[in-house]
Amino acid sequence: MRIDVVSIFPEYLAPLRLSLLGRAQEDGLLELAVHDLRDFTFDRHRTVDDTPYGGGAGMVMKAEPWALALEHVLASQAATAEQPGSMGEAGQAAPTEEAAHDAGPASARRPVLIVPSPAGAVFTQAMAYELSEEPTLAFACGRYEGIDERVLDWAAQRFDVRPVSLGDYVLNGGEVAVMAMVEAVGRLLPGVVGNPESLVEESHADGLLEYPVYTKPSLWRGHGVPEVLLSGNHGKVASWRLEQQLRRTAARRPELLDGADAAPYGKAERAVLRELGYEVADGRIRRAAPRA
Ligand code: 6GU
Repeated sequence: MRIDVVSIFPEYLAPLRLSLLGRAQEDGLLELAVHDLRDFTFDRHRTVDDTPYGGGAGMVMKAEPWALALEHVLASQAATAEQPGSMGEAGQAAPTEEAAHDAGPASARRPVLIVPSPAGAVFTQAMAYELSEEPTLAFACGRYEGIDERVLDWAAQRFDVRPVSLGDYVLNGGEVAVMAMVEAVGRLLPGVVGNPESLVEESHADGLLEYPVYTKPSLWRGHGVPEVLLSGNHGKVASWRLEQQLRRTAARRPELLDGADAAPYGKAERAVLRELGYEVADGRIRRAAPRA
């Protein structure tokens, strides 16, 4: 996968060269290009912002530097895709007939442009999985009060534009959000995480929060480890872990269970769900109506 990020603080993204994603770049699984928006200005002060039409507080990011930067991103991504043995060819599995049908011919498919914004759709693990299938991603980091809205209209003719938020709070700019999203997507690329099993068992992989984990010593400062984990009975361990996932999810994120598919859960899990105040109806988990 190739990822392009445009920002007025390219150094902000430096940590993406470290650790797991740094290794992925060395191994050629991920190509990350960070672009300085100010490189697409021509005045002495490299101006990227101006006062808002209509008045009001703060500054707005000017349209033209964004258009030039995003045109540069498009050209760079196209060049990567055409290189023989590039990620555009070798790194991406051949699309299945079904995928090709869904997405149209690769040439007609617009590259994804993510615009981090507290006004976007909330980023989820499902979205991370979806994005990890793309050959290229671009991120446009806004600062100040935002980017001139006409850039988004212009970009929508060239990219599949997606405003995305990390959650219901406000950051000073898109950079920190991009770090989170690139890490969440990058670790899903084939070969990036050493043991792919760990992707299957983690929080949100199955719509539930992760079960608690323990390591040696078995008695630590008076706190023991749940007996079942020391029993060597793999079946019992598995059902205990699933029960813990359900209890934790109900306690911390009850909305994740409401409306979830009940099919994966057997008798024992359904009993736990009932105890936690949920019922199963039409194959879905629902919060039970409070008793009168
Ligand atoms: Cl993606 N951007 C900004 N500026 N603030 C946020 C956010 C994104 N997600 C949550 N807050």
